[in-house]
Amino acid sequence: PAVGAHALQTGPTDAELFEYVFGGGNTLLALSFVVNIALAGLTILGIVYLGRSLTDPRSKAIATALLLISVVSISSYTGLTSGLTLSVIEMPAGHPAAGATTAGESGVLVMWGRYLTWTFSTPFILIALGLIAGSNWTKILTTCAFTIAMCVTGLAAALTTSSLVLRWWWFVLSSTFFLVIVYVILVDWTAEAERTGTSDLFRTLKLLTVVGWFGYPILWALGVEGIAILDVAITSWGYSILDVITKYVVTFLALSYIVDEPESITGGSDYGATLPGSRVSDD
Ligand code: RET
Repeated sequence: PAVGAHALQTGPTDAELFEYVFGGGNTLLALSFVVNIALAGLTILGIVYLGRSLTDPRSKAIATALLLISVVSISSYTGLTSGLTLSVIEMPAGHPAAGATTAGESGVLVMWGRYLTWTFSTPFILIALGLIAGSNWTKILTTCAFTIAMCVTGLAAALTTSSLVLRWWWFVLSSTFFLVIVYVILVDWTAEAERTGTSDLFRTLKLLTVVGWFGYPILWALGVEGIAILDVAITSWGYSILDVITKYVVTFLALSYIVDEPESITGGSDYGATLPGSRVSDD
């Protein structure tokens, strides 16, 4: 390869990877992508339908954040399905999958598009949760910055081929950023939801989010990027199922609560309502 050529510029093309995934023999892997395109599409339609009558600015802000989670998701899974955000990457010496071959190339199939697109989807999950808890933008944007840091360092962990130690060092960095987010959710937002009056909903969303999000680093560690005891299709289904819980289940629970526009959700003049603390209604 040319001097400076990156791992992503060598190896199979998107067309070859598409053929590898969809050309038969990898049906399980292919389904783990396609099922989520369908679910994200249905969720988008559901939000547009259920959210059409929202009038309060804060309810609308939450519904918009929820919508954007699925907008990112459908794009993410389209990237994986098309082969564009997949690569065959050689693991460093000492890695359990070092020396593996995939689609006739040496290396393992890395779904790096997942880590890339979490950078854009997870902030919207945190914006929705923070708004539901009644938190302030300082804390919400802090969690957004840390989730972006977590996802980008997670991407670095997946793509680093120079050394096994550095792959796991990226993993440690990413996990540290993750713990900051967990702290804000469990401590700050739990207390704020109590004051706001949304603690019933928040308790459920918190449980699904914290437990669900812990599944991702566990899968990473057990999957082909980590100690490689789970194969690519199982790892991919693991992420796809976690996505269903942390995105679509969370979305529908939150949405079915806010469509009633209870007093605890409406944000008053801070969010552009004309009467402070009340909802703007046109009926
Ligand atoms: C990685 C590996 C490095 C260590 C950690 C990770 C955490 C990932 C998480 C992802 C959550 C994704 C969601 C996506 C929904 O769209 C990057 C796997 C801590 C928590 C909720």
